Amino acid sequence: MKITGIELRRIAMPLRAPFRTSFGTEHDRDVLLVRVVTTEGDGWGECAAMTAPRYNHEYVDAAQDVLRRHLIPALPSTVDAHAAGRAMEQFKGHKMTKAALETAILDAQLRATGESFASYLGADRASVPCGVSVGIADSLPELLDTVDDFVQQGYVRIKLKIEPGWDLEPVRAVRERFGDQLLLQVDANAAYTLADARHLARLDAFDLLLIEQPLADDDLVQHAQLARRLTTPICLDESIESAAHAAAAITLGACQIINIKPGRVGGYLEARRIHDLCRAHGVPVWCGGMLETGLGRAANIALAALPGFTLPGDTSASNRYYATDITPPFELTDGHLDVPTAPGIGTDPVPDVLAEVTTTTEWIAL
Ligand code: SMG
Ligand code: MG
Repeated sequence: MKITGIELRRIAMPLRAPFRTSFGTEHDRDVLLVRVVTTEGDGWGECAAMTAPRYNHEYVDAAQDVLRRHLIPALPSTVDAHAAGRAMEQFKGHKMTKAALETAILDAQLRATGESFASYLGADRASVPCGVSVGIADSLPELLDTVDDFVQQGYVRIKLKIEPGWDLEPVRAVRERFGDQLLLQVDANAAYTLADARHLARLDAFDLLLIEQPLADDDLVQHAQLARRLTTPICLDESIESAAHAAAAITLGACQIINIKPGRVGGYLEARRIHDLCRAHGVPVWCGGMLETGLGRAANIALAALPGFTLPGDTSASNRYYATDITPPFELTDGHLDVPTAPGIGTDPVPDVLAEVTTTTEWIAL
């Protein structure tokens, strides 16, 4: 497959409601889309990087810059997803950006051969159970209303964003209102330190599925120490950027569960390696989210259908974040989303909607 050119397209997607985490509040999603144009047809990839480097070090302007200056010029003239991954290895970091380019190439390649992401990755289910991530609210009544709405919509698992000062009380309030049967977990986005261990242990009373990324990204050893002081399982998100990190975390006892985000780990091929590694070690995984549009969501749903994804993911419906998605919307049925079966990622942008939200396009001829 020969790439003739690559389009870097920025779109501005207003969120239906602000989304607050321990590191900031998102109002809009500034998304970089990569469209590779090949001799065999086009392919799409969505970059998970956000506007500012708060979730991790990547941010969307830097993503576009490194694609233009380094990653795209390094591609071999004949390319598939594996070859693209190897060509980009010489550059450090920028995993979300590499993932976007590799995904676009994989999409083009699979569309050309007629195979879906789900089939290529090894999915064994036709639909996946969906959870939803609930931001930090201004008050407990507001939080309970939001959770109630999501439960009514059918979400099978609720994740509460927490931070110091918004942890025990929201968890207690949600447990009291919705009962012990509700699958409930929390995500701190690295907002605590090991000095908070005694406080975090008070969450053990609420029978949570897991606590996600309580400590800093590079605190694997401290996560292992914290794990010995909690009965709530620790799940790592930001800390895991590769299969090697996953192996280290498992060996150290830094986590019992891993959140796999294809962007964070450099693409779907590495995501599958982490899945395989975790499965061999009996470590459950689930698919995280980065407020993707339908393009990123489609591929994530395919990944979430692999056999080791035994916990519901942050693979919510399109309307969780967007009034109008750039693809036909993903809609919940009984708390599940259908895994796309068409070739490649299995969906396409709606041209009019895409045109309307586009802020810039850059064409790089190869
Ligand atoms: O796509 O539903 C989604 C977002 C889920 O909470 C979510 N993502 O740390 O897991 C996480 C966060 C990262 C993005 S927060 C702006
Ligand atoms: Mg997280």
